[in-house]
Amino acid sequence: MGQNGNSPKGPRCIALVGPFQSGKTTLLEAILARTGAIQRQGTVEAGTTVGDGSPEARHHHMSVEVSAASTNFLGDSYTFIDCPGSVEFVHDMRTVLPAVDAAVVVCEADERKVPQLQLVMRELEQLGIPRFLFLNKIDKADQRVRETLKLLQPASRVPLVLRQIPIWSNEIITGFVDLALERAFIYKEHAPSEVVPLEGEHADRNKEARFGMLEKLADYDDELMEQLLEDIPPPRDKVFDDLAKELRDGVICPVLIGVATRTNGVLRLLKALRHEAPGVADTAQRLSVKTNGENIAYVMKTLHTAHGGKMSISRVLSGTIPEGAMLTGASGTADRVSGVFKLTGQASEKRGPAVAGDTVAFGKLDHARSGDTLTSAKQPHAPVATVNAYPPVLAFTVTAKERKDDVKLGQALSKLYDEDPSLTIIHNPETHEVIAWGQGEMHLRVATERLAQRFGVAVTTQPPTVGYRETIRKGIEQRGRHKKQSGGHGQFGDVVLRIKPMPRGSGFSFDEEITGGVVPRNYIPSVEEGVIDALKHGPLGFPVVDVTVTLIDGSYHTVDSSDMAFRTAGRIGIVEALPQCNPVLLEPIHSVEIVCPSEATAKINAILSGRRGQILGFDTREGWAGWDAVKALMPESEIGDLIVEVRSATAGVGTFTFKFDHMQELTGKQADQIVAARRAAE
Ligand SMILES: Nc1nc2c(ncn2[C@@H]2O[C@H](COP(=O)(O)OP(=O)(O)OP(=O)(O)O)[C@@H](O)[C@H]2O)c(=O)[nH]1
Ligand SMILES: [Mg+2]
Repeated sequence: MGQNGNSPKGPRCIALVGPFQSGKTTLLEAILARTGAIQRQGTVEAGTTVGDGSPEARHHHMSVEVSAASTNFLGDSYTFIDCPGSVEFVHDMRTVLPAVDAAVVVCEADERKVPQLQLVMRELEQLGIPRFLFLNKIDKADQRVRETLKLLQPASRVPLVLRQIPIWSNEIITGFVDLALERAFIYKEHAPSEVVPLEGEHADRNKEARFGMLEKLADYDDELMEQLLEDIPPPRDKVFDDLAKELRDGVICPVLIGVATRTNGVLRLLKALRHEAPGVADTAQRLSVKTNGENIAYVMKTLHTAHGGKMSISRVLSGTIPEGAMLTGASGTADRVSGVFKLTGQASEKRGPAVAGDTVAFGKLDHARSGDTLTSAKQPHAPVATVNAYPPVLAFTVTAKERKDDVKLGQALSKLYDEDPSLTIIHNPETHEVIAWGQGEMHLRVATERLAQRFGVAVTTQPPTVGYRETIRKGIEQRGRHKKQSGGHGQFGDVVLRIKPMPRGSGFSFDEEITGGVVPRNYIPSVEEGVIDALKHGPLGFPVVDVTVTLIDGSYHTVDSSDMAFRTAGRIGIVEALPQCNPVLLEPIHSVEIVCPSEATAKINAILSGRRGQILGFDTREGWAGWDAVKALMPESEIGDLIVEVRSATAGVGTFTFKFDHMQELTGKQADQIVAARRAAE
């Protein structure tokens, strides 16, 4: 083994990432079984895997959050972080990635998964994380691996370098030749592969494929290039050193093959990680961790567990952190580490101090949030990474089924946000709705399941109220008179208001042209209050905007007039005037930008037109070969569940951002329906 393989690297942390349902959780299970961390390899179908241990993941048979599990392999400690593949939970993966040493991108030979693979590769490329591709499910392969790599290559900016070729027997893959080792192996189910002599046809194929691998390596190694040109066989160590160096430099992505369900190819993957993946020192350097002896850790995920309290899955980047240590996070407040835990999925076991490289859970760091950088110093350390969640795309209102749970709901929602900032909670003061904004249907559904199961708050959900408004198309002058005589003191207020429509977006203004004190000065603010009050609810049922109201005349009574009476008069004036002013509904229009692989652009255009969208144009997406960005103006009511259609038209990878643009008149049948629905709801 070359010198890279011998350098001490400390405990390693490896992310398992890749497209939806490619076998990441199964691969974690296989790794844990192969390394003896678990007795028996469970399956996702039976709900017996270490990853996906939460009730929500089990229920949906998919990963809905990250799972961490530590194990030992040949005397070294490794923590694997199994990340969800669904784009709706991508924020969990993105928060973990900065602090891992390397990633294993688990993928299948399926062309439809290429866009998703590209998204994952993009994240890794941007962060400079060394990555292996593990071509999984090759028990189902029906084409040559080389053809598969051609399909997958566009997803990676650097060459995919095949370092194993399959051995076929009766149209199934029964083993592989390792091109770096130049050895042949036959798979054994749930056991290490058996070494067999490399001879005959396999020896020839090895020679050819090995040359292909070396050629790619030689692009970054002149000496190797010379050896190849002169037909000198390069020493084996040199090949391993090049594989390691070029992986770490991020100029190649080595490809291994296997079958996670049968633990095939897992040992070679582990060995490749052992010899070639960098260690925590390189990772700390990549993250610009600078210390004067203080201990630094990065929070990959913080979790409010139902029974164990708050747990922060963290990677120690420098120093040693024992139980009882004080750690300062981004907020500047220090928390005491109440327990250092080794994780095996949901199971946690108390352990000794965590040293640089270890990935552990720290107990009860009250102020820690996912993505925080923690330090033993009193002052916060500069964040080693900043992960901004993608803007949310879908919202619904969340209401506690029982009123008594209102406070509990508020607390639980803020805990969910702590764990997962890609879920945002907004209070709409106008409608009093609590609105959860998330990354898709499943993301929001899982959030409500967590509320019920983990925090004991059952909720109901609904689409949020669309921000309709109304305005007027015609001006009018109207008297508003309030007079009441009921023994003793009466009430008297009398105003004449001039109401006029205003240009779109101007809101509301109030003025007065009172001469001769027909309405005394001190009552004028009350008139305005009454007007504002009445405009909150127009004749169509919505707040009235883009009007100006001028108080032009009126009268008063020395004894019976009061603030209250003038306020009422102002309100009456507006209530009586508005129906005569040609009221019209206004709907909010947003400018939307949808990004999608180019082959889906036509479908996206059709979806937008079908939803009353006005397409403004499309362009290639900057920096994304093979992608388009479509710009359009869309009514808010049509954006509600737009993401569902966009995802289904783009194999899950299309998404959009939107921003309020303007209010627009809406008339005809659609407007009538909205007004009728509003009346029915009142
Ligand atoms: N045939 C075959 N099936 C596999 C293999 N690995 C995983 N599977 C199956 O693929 C499905 C998805 O497996 P998971 O391990 O949940 O995949 P995942 O990548 O963790 O899925 P998400 O986390 O939801 O993205 C399950 O039905 C597995 O049994 C494999 O090597 N061969
Ligand atoms: Mg999974």
